[in-house]
Amino acid sequence: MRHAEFDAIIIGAGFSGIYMLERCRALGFSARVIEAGTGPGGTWYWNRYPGLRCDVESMTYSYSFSDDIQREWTWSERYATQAEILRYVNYVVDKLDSRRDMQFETCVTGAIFDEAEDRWKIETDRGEHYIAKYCIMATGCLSVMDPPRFKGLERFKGQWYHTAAWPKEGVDFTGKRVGVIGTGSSGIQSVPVIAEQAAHLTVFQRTANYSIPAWNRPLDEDSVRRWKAGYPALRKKAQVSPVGADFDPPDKSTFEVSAEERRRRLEEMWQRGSFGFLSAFTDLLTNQAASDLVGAFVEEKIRAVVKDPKVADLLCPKNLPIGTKRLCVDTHYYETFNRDNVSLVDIKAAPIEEITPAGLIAGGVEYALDAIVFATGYDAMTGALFRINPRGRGGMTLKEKWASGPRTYLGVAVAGFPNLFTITGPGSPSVISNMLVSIEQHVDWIADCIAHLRAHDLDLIEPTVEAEDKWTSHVNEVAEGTLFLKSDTWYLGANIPGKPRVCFPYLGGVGTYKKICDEITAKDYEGFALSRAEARAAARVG
Ligand code: FAD
Ligand code: N01
Repeated sequence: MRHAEFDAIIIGAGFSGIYMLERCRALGFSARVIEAGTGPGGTWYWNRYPGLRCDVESMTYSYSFSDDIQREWTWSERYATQAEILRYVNYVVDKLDSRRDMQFETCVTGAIFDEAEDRWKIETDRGEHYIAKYCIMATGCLSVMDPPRFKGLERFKGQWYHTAAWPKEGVDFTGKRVGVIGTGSSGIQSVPVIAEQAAHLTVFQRTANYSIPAWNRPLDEDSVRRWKAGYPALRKKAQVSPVGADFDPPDKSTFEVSAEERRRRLEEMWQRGSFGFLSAFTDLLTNQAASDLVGAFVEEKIRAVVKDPKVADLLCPKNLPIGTKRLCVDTHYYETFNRDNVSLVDIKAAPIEEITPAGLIAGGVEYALDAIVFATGYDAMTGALFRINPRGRGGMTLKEKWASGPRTYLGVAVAGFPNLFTITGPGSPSVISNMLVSIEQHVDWIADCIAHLRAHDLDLIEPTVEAEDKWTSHVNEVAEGTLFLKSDTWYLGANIPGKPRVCFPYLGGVGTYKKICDEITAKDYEGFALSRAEARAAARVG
């Protein structure tokens, strides 16, 4: 059993944990990162399914904090593959010499706030005990897979995989009859690549999703040079933009322009590709009529590609306001359904009944399969936090506190859990953004906050219940003004049985959110209680 004391224990070695460690070290705080995987990378370490790329252009889906790093590293494609992103992560970690403060293959199993000592006591699955002033959750919003819950899976004679826990050595589907269950971002990215290998691919779709072409391409030297030269302006623009990217925010609503102008704008955004498509008009995510119109535009595109009208019809989303599920970004997804070796099965009309030794049965029909890929998603936003289930003041656990949904202040701190921070936690823009921008903003905020505490001889910070209540109401109010609440998505916890239906991310936009955080900091951390050990001791005695 080891007892080691640090200023900060950082849980997770994805983009969040790596940068958090760097900021702590630069400020002279002792810190250790604890990570379950055998290496850094988080999302990009665990997810290795075929076709995985980022859905934000690599030049913006990258760290901005180090000029050296952004000058030295050169992306080879507009949207980097998982392998290239993982190489980038390892390059960053080597450059910063982060590994000496990282511990891999270790799972944090518990964290308890010791009120007598004002310290976090953190336990791992190796029987270690750490003591830390600050407990920093860099545990990821999409790091806990939703395991397949299909009857009969244990009897399946073939191989099965979940996109979120893909074998490091890869999978060869050559000559196999493969089934992919799920048509979210993971399914939509993997289907075209698996189809190229498999003897036959059956895609089992419950809900059709909107997807926009990535128009991926290699980056030539010239464009890289231009991007790099423009970095200072680009990074600033992303930080104040609605989604943390360099898209120009829209300035007109859908019905403010003529039908011709609307079509021209949508066509232009379609040709640019990626989830920036949602920046076509100001009201796409708030006005049902606008959403219907833009949805119809995408539907037209789907029908123009997919030759079989019945298949095209199935692939067109129904009752799903565009963008209220993460808009997918694909390479030849719809084209794949024109292949002779690909078929689409509607499991909304005829649900999967069971997995059999030889395949699966849906709607009374047995599909023979050698391999099944579950692209069925995550226990998002709270999954990883609940696995640790930190215990705060009075022994209250986070699960108890959040039984009816997360309550946070700014998505970064929780009343009753002093000195605990959640990077991109529920109630912050996180998953509704280019997450690198949101991660850097949160890490900077936390690092500046603990530096402020030290500079003012303070050692405890915790939101007030009033501030937390007000922020939680604000998060809900903003969501109510959008179309997001109309869709059954993981943003609302709808994919996990028993999860409370609330909007987990903050939908007010990255730039707006950053402004709020900065104002709160400027007002001496308004809404937080900051205190000093001696003052607390005196109060206890008094
Ligand atoms: P993660 O990368 O999830 O890292 C968290 C780490 O914490 C993990 O390594 C995990 O093992 C570790 N951990 C968790 N709990 C414990 C514990 N108890 N003990 C020890 N270790 C623990 N976002 C975008 O903006 N653009 C994209 O293109 C994009 N693509 C994505 C593709 C996929 C397949 C997925 C799943 C997500 C994608 N995201 C994307 C979101 C992505 O998660 C973030 O962009 C980013 O990588 C998150 O970094 P993170 O460090 O916060 O979390
Ligand atoms: O998961 P999802 P994901 N029976 O939850 C279906 C990020 N990401 O891994 O919609 C049958 O979106 C489910 O159907 P339905 C991104 O933020 C980014 O694809 O619930 N089907 C759905 O089709 C993304 O949003 C990238 O009806 C079942 C699918 O499985 C997030 O991660 C790439 C089912 C799950 O879709 C999650 O994406 C990958 C069941 N029992 C991920 N259970 C990039 O492009 C679930 N489904 C960068």
